[in-house]
Amino acid sequence: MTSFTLLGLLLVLLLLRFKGLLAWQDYKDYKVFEVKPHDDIKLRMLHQLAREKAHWDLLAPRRNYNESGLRVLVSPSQVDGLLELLKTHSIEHQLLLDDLSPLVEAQRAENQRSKSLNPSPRLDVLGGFYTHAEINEYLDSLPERYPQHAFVKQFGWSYERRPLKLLTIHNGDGRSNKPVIFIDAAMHAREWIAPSLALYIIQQLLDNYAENKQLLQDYDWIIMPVVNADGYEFSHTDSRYWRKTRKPTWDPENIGTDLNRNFGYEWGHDEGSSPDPAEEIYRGEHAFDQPESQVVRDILLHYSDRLTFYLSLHSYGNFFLLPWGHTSDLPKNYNDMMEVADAGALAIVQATNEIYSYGSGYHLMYPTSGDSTDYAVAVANATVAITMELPAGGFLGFDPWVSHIEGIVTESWIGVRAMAMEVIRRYQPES
Ligand code: 0X9
Ligand code: ZN
Repeated sequence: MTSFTLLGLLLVLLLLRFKGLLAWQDYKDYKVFEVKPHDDIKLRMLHQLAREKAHWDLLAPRRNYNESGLRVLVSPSQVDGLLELLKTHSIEHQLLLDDLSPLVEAQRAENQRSKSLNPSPRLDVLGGFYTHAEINEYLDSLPERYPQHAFVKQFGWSYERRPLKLLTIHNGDGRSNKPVIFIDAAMHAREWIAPSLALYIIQQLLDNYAENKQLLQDYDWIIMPVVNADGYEFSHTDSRYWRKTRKPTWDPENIGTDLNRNFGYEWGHDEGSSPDPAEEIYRGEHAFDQPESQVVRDILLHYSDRLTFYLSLHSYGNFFLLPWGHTSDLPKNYNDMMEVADAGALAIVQATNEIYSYGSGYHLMYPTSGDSTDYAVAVANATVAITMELPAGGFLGFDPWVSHIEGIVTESWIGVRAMAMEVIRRYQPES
């Protein structure tokens, strides 16, 4: 190639990038800091600073200053400001990664390499992270393969008009109105391990039916692997660490709403959500002003007279978070929910030594206002509702390598199965 053509090529690339046509955000010179607040006052200050400086991404904010692993992701232009603030407030910190781009690129390459070994729709859950379209294609292929056990239903569309589908798995005995276990995933776009687990659960119930059929004897399972379809797609094509939806807000500078702050029960409190579209926990202008949360609401309400267990899959942190998120009070059947969580945590620790903590989300993690589990219990009559925060992976917690999928999802399935068994044991339908 002559230097002239090379120059031309570079110019075209630059132009495409400028016009947003080459959208992949490469995270060049994005930095990751570990911050160590050392006491509660500093931890609270850090949260406050992160709220004011919406372009820092405080990853998995903890309630307890003692916990390690509190990381901040910042763009190159924000680094100086961050360092200055940390210095002013005497908050200990350490640069963990000077440039995130090689990691993002290596993970992208690993995923593409691994996926190319498996032509769709027979996707190998353990061998890659799949796009929304690939997952839908896979869901659509299941009723044909398992006509006795599976059907797909579309409940609506995302803002960018992606079909939002869910799969019902049943044992084909013709009994209608069985109680329901409803599992959703990827309300937050970047939490890619959550849809992987949803797909693995589907495979366990269908491909491994003989072994798991007691889970389907008196219960139907409904699984929605990707709630935030647009955000999830965007995290594959453009920006790996995107969390929110992709619907524009009133602020032309900021796109997207946190779906897990957009549900219409005790929506809109400043403790646990934000009115500012620049923030990662932006709650929307009104409750349910996002088509994706409307769809989850409609599913919850549609099944509300049969909804025994609602499990929302997120990452990360090894938590089973129970309602309430919006208040420090506890729901009236909190102890029953705790026993379900206890069964899950026990099964996991026995299998792999991995420790899960469980309790009310408000106390264990942080307050949330407008989250889906609060709505499920308060409005949609769910008997048990749990947010499962899967284990961290990769460098920022949300980004396990493909090679880690198997370990995480097989372990998590042990917990999900144990919780389901406990629910089934406790809440037997009258026959
Ligand atoms: O903030 C959230 O929506 C969830 N955590 S995540 O890191 N996946 O974003 C937690 C929601 C659970 N509820 C409470 N913490 N109350
Ligand atoms: Zn989440």
